[in-house]
Amino acid sequence: MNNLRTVILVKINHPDFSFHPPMGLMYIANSLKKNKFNVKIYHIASNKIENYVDEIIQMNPIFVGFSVFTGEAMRSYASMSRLIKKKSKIPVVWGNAHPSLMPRQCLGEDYIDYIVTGEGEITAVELARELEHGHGDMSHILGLGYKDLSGGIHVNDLRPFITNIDDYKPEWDLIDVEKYITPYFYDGKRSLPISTSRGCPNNCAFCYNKIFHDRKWRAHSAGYVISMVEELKRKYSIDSVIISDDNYFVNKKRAFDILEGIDMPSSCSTKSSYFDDEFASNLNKYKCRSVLLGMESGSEHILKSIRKESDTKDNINAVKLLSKYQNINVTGSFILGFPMETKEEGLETLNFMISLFGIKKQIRYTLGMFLPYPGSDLFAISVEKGFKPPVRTEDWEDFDRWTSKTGIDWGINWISSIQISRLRNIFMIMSICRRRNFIFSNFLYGYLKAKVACLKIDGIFVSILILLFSKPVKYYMFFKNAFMSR
Ligand code: B12
Ligand code: SF4
Repeated sequence: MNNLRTVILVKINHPDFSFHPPMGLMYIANSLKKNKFNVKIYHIASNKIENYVDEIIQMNPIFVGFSVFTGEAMRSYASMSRLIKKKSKIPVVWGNAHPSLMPRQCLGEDYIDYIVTGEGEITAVELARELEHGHGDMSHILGLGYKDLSGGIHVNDLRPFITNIDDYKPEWDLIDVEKYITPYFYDGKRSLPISTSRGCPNNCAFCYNKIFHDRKWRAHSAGYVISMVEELKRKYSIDSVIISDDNYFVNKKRAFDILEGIDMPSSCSTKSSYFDDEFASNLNKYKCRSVLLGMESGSEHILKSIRKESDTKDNINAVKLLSKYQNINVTGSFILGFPMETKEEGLETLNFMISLFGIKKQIRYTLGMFLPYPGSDLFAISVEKGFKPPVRTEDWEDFDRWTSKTGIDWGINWISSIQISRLRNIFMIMSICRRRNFIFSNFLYGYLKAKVACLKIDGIFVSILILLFSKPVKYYMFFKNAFMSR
């Protein structure tokens, strides 16, 4: 260690959610290191935060930076920040989507000193410099929010996007990479997530992208990604990648050049409207083994209302084209509970999902409850319809589509969050049964159709299914294994 002081960066996850590298922090670490700061990244399970507070304080870092999404683990972020503030004078900084979208509410908390909006590479360096050598004038740092001496809250203008994201490279060496390697495909045993682009040009009314990335898609060059993957192959013996971009195929040529160049199985998300014979056949040719399609709804009216660019015909077409390739796993992502959704439209979605089983027998689903994320267009509509956003930052923790702790209070009375989670479980079990050709799947298929028709999803029956098909306590692991092994 040189005599420079350190910046500590922290990601907290639910213990079962910790398989994805803290990518945002790895990029910021790269920028700080290039500017001659020492950096240490902690990726902590939410039930272990107390083990690390004293260790972090002893290092007397310039600041402790937390990477916070809206939702899971927010109470742990708040607790850890409080403990640091209680035991030291070390500045606490929150960055990532939640503080970017709720800067003033975050700064209203006594345990947050600074927030960073948008991309953090440059802002983190300027903040570290100012805290280390400056006179405490934070007003010139774009993308920063802070409190003045009298407690007044200031949120500076947004920082323009980085012109060339190839200038930064995630610091893999600062994390224990082995911890994040997962078996993902039948022919991929050591897979790592990678990020090749940022943002999305689309305008979906429920998504944070429009406000966070201003619909500006920025991408690493194909050469950059290929050489990064080569390095990961060399250093960590990976044999497949999970591309975690929001919209990987905005530039199809770049996307396929990367897949060709890395020459290993991959998983990615894409849009149904991109599909034609050539697109599907290229996915197969370049070893894409898993495709996530953001289908969202089976109702044309809902798809138009949320400004989804793909319609149900595109979705059917994509699944049909992909059904030609047994090697490619297809997952359709759906949402129920939009503030303008009627029961009939919700049923259209469920029936649409059931009908896709008829096109690709082994299709998988993620079925999530709509959540009015701050900054999205549907947030304002949900508030008009009765949604009461949490007034304390930490209470956004309940805002989690998988645990269903959030009630649906934006004018939807035809379905509850519990019913949605039961439906999700049945669809998941249904997919497994069909993939494994269990005779039971025909019975389940009939059950699902009948239950969807009257929306009476029997909790006891679903619990028995889960008991039969999983370890109930390790529910998420069940999900992970079921979807990631063949
Ligand atoms: C991979 C992923 C996951 C993974 C891994 C999460 C993890 N441990 O990192 C899994 C599957 C576990 C996951 C889960 C969830 N996710 Co997620 N996830 C993503 C995804 C697809 C990629 C994240 C990523 O690697 N980005 C690439 C890096 C480079 O960008 P970045 O993270 O934005 O970081 C930059 C800035 O934000 C900033 N920054 C980030 N952290 C910090 C910290 C400091 C101190 C500073 C200064 C700056 C800073 O600088 C970074 C570099 O420029 C994003 C969408 C996306 N493309 O970002 C959604 C996304 C972040 N997830 C989202 C959500 C909601 C969730 C869940 C809460 C869902 C739920 N349960 O309801 C859960 C809970 C996550 C949790 N608390 O850990 C939302 C967040 C929206 C919001 N308003 O907060 C996103 C944006 C998806 C979306 N389109 O809605 N997720
Ligand atoms: S296509 Fe996906 S990432 Fe892009 S705006 Fe829509 S939901 Fe968000």
